[in-house]
Amino acid sequence: MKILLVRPNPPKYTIGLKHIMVCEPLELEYVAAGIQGHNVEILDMILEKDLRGKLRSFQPDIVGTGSYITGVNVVKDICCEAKAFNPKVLTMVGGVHATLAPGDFSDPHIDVIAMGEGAALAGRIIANYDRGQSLETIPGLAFPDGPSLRFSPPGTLAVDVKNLPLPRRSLIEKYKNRYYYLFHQPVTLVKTIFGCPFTCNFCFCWRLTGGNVYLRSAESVVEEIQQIESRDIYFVDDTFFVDINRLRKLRDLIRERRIEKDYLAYAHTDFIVKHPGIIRDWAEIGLKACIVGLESPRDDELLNYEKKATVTLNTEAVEILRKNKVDVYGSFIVDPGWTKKDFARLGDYIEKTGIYYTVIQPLTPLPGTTIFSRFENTLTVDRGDYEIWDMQHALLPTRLPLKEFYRQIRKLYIRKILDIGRARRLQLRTAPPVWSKKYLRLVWGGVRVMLSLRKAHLHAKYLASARGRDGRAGLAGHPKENDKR
Ligand code: B12
Ligand code: SF4
Repeated sequence: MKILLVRPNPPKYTIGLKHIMVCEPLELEYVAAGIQGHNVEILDMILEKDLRGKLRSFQPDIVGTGSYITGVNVVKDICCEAKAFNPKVLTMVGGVHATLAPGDFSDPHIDVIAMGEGAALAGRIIANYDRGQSLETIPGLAFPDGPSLRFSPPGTLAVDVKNLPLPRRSLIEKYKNRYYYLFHQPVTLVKTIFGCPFTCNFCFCWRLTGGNVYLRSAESVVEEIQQIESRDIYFVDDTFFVDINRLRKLRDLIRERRIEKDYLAYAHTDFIVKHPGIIRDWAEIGLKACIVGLESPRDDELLNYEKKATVTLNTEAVEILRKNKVDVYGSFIVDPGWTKKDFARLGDYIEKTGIYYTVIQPLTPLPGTTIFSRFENTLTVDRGDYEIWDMQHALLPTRLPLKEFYRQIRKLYIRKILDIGRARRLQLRTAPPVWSKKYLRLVWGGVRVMLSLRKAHLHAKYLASARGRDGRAGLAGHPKENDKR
């Protein structure tokens, strides 16, 4: 059988990372790895737009796709296109959002929704389909049925890390040099841990594995790294620094095998402060940057988010990283109740800690998080306006007028990131010279984010008017941006 796995393009009004990074579709490489004995191809629609042409030339029997919350309507459009091409094509959807909010994918063009780890589930789906057996006996699936879903027996959110295949990177060979994360290029994504040991209430990552953490063995991780060509490795674990013994073992294996790579990884500040020695060791073997959820310059907010950190702890963690010449990519949450004073306080904190790379995100009650039900009834946007559920748009009533709220975020970005002099002063380890192509690309991406943020207060209105016109704000539903307010 022929299986086409499609990575959707982020939609128009989604703001954020699409302008400053494009990473490989690791999830689809895993799904492909779970499918044995069939002809599988990956189409990355961020880099290639012609889905119809691909359907015509490849003639798939199955089309598999998946997305984060922002891409729900794009996924539906992909499945619609696949069915229009050939109604017999089986359309299969999976991913993190499908796992925790499968109802959002209830669509007549979607045949099956997989909830959980994709390599195992896709393997079973395709095997049954190939043999003409029902899919309804496979645990962990949902089937759109009118406006609701029919479920197969409950599946597991556990990940069988011992039997997890390695991702099939050969399928993205033609794209590999085009993927980048900020200045990291070429860069390869590696997942070594499924789940997160923390339980921050605004985040749904820890719930994806039912609150459990599954760690791949140090040996299997090092074997994977040894097969990777690129120097830069981006560990996409929710938090890479979890188990001190495993980190030591990995460190030793990397040293023994003389592996020379540069690493970028997520870290929680609590671990950094408790284990500065392991950060020093990892900096020695190639750790160049850490993505750290600092969230707030206020203790009461950190407590409120159940972050298990304080401002003092966070500041200490940043200092430890900087001392070891590990760049800090800090993310912050903006509470909708913030005033100009609060934004100024965040600006001071970013300045004081010397952080250059920052993401500033309005508090977003993603479906699947524990805070979702708390805010569900106060949302200022439609639940189906998926593309602006991007953690860049404000979805809750803001104390500042919405336009001003976004202006404050823009101001912070402009002063902290687009100020090239500041970047130079901070002597970043991962930054190339400011006049290099990579740097100019980042600045251009930043400018595009700023332009989107200028109109962000209008995006919900554009989507509402598109919904009025064609019933759904999907790919086809974008109105002209002629609203001058
Ligand atoms: C690394 C990362 C990125 C990378 C890209 C990674 C990539 N592969 O493209 C970058 C930095 C570019 C990025 C961007 C964004 N991200 Co991001 N990202 C992550 C992170 C940390 C890891 C994702 C990853 O690579 N996982 C590795 C793969 C192997 O695991 P997986 O995705 O879970 O896939 C498995 C299963 O879900 C399933 N599966 C997946 N797809 C399919 C398809 C089929 C058919 C089947 C059967 C199964 C299946 O099988 C896979 C293998 O086991 C997650 C956190 C998390 N825990 O998921 C956030 C996360 C996914 N990101 C998030 C968001 C919001 C975004 C952005 C929208 C932010 C923005 N405003 O720009 C963008 C969207 C980019 C896009 N292309 O659309 C949110 C999504 C929330 C939600 N409810 O959907 C998350 C969960 C973070 C969070 N704060 O909550 N991201
Ligand atoms: S925010 Fe980070 S540390 Fe907290 S639960 Fe999510 S992934 Fe884990």
